[in-house]
Amino acid sequence: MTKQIRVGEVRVTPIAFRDPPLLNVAGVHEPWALRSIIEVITEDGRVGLGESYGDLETLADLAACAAILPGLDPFDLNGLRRRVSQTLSGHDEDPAVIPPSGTRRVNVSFGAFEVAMLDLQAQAAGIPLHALLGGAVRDRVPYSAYLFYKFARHHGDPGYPTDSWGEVLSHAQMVDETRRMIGAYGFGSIKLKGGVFEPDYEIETLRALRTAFPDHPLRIDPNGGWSVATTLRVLPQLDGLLEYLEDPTGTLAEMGEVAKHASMPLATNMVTVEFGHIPETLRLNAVQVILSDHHYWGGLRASQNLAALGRVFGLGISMHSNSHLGISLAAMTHMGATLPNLTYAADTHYPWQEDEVIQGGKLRFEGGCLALPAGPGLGVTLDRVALASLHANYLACGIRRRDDGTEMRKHVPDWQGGGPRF
Ligand code: GKR
Ligand code: MG
Repeated sequence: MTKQIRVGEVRVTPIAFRDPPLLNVAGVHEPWALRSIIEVITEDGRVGLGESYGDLETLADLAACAAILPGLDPFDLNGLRRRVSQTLSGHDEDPAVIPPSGTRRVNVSFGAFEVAMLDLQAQAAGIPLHALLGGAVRDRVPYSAYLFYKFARHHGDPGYPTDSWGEVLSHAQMVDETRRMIGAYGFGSIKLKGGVFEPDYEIETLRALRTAFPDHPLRIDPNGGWSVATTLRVLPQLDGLLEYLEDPTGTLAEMGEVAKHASMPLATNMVTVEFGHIPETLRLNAVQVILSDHHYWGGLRASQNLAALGRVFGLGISMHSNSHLGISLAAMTHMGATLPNLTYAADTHYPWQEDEVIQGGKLRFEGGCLALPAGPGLGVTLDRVALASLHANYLACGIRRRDDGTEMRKHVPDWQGGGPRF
């Protein structure tokens, strides 16, 4: 007879870590990126880990859910879903509502705790997380070089040394950035974060990258910063250049319009972000690749379900990323290893992060891939000194919600965001 395990205590610790001045359609990254570190501790002292967003709204949701988790069996994921749903929306989810809608808040909090519960389950079984998730179909998960235009330094003194990447605004500087990132980590494909400059300029950057890296598949992601008219105008210039075009426009209907004319697949982490969006996505044939993200799709098993749907409906699958640390990367890697149809190298911001919250420091890419963390469970352990120091950063930095636009106006006072910028 196995001993019943129960959740005893749940801790959610907001942290802030150093982030370089990376540019995107919404402005520029602030000096500190926010995150939350989740610890689900069983009555017998085992610790399951999770990592999620660190904005005030998510922290409030996580705190509300944390309060009602003690007593739960870490194997009872349906019980977790019920408790999270009741806490955040006041009722159970109704399976008769088809397609499901408006589940993002529930998905985010559920996903954060689900990873920690799965970590506990796998630890209890003495197996790595990927084994619990059905077994690895690959022993290394491929990631892509995620390139950003960037300023040399933050506005004002962030209280830590300037990053070593320097300014990256010209095509030549971007080629140098790429050479350094690929040289250090061996990535086999390239994603350019767009939506910063006029599309024609960013396409020239892509051409420079194509010349410098003739064998690396290329992607560009303007985060919905292009209008349909602009996208249709520049599409011919992108013919034969891209493995996929990510979120050129900002709505499902617009992506459907662009898809009618695009020779390359369209990808998204912006317009198809819940299971309830899939019927309309298919009806419009709006995207051909979905970038899954366990932080908002509702955890690792939901991401596997998404990949299974991708297989049924012929959608490519990859992974989306925000600024994150090693607990998220470990979870992405365990899950990614179990997907037979991880059709593209996954995104990760990880190379841009210097801080870490796990023991042993940064996880290491080799040949553009991350080897599966050794188990049991997630295979990573909290560095409590680092956690305390990153929490102290959070308390001191004053940032409580990401606001790239306000940060950008410190550099360029008349900078305008909003709408499709181009
Ligand atoms: O961190 O600047 C950024 C990215 O633009 C991020 O916010 C996006 O969510 O990486 C993401 C994406 O692929 O859209
Ligand atoms: Mg994207």
